[in-house]
Amino acid sequence: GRYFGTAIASGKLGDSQYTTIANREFNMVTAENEMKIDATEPNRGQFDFTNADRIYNWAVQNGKRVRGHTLAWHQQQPGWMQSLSGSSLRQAMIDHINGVMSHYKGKIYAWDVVNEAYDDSSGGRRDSNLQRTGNDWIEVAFRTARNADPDAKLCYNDYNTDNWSWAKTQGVYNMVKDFKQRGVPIDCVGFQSHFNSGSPYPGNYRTTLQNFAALGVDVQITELDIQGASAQTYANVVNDCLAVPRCNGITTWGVRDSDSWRSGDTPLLFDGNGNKKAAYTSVLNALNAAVPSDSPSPTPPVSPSATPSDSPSPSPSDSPSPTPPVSPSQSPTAEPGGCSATMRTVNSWPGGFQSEVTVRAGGSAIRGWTVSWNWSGSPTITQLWNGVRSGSGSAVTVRNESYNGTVAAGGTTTFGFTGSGGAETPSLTCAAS
Ligand code: 9MR
Repeated sequence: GRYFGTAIASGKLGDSQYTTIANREFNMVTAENEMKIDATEPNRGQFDFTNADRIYNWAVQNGKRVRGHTLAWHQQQPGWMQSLSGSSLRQAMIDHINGVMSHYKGKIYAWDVVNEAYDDSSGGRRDSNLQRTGNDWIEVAFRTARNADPDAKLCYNDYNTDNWSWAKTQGVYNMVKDFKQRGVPIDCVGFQSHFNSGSPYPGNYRTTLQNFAALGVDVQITELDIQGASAQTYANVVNDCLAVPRCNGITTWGVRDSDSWRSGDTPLLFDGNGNKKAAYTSVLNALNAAVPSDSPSPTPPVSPSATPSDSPSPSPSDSPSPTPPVSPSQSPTAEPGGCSATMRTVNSWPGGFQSEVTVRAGGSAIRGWTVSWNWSGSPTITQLWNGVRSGSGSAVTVRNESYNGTVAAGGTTTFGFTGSGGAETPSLTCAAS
């Protein structure tokens, strides 16, 4: 149910290797530069959609949807806009939003209405000519956008907002919270997720996505690229999105490494010759292991000894309601203050499967957990997330990651894995610390 998109450059639409891969592999398109302010309004009041429409038309003719990027940004402003300030710039911003959104009215899945408005370190706003028109410029942009095209989702989009503990993330979170409280129309937050050594994939990325979603907005991964394209990190990103019902989809910022704005980092899913990289396979495996979202998403099982107050709390999102798990197995007892664990088979296919383990704290909060079991047959874990595995052969032990050891009394956390062989649901033991 989620989309998987790419950025497209109009200048490459004549490259058949590029369009073949893009058409085969992706179902959402973002114009890498062609819908930006300098491209669409090169002279004040004169709009030019030549290259933007080339991308739009290629996308829809090939059955893809389009994300709009971007309407209000301190970069890639045409010269005439860079020289404006105050109420004149404010009006130019409003006119630009109206001009571009009316051209694409009813045709865009989501617009990045405002891009990169937060400072990299302070948690406050970035200084820019737009910011100097007054702190309300962002909400004016969103209100203008809602009127211009009520059918488009309206997103705030930024980078370095992936790590929950970073001040920039908190700054954007507080803005979105404030907008939701005051009724400023915002539907989604885009996480660019350009990961590299200075801004690595954080272990709390899923927490960030969840916390934003809990504010009542969709979350989208809008410009993903990962320095070195670690297959594991790509899978982690996909699994984090899949774990958050309001994560609508993922867009990589280009097709082949040679198309990337950071081509030296070889950060994408296809190499410069158009070959699938290891990261491609890990992304595809993670997606194939997912439960389709048009069938309801799963909920953790409630153990037989649980009291009604132990029931899982409702999801904060408005996603489809949960379905009972397949073949749950339960540890027989949960010590008060300890933990219990259950395994269920999420999905299986010839030769492989995906399972999920729900760890539930007992009567008091726990700070760490270790889950153990023995396979009766010989499945092999091929990939595990949200836990650290030890043990060998048929004996498996998984303990918490640094970010998910703490579980409130009666609360749950999950880890998952894919395996080869036949799925099993062994009884589990859970030890709390
Ligand atoms: O990939 C885009 C590159 O071709 C442009 O030269 C650059 C100019 O600002 O913008 C790049 O895309 C950026 C995107 O629009 C916003 N987030 C950061 C992206 C990478 O710089």
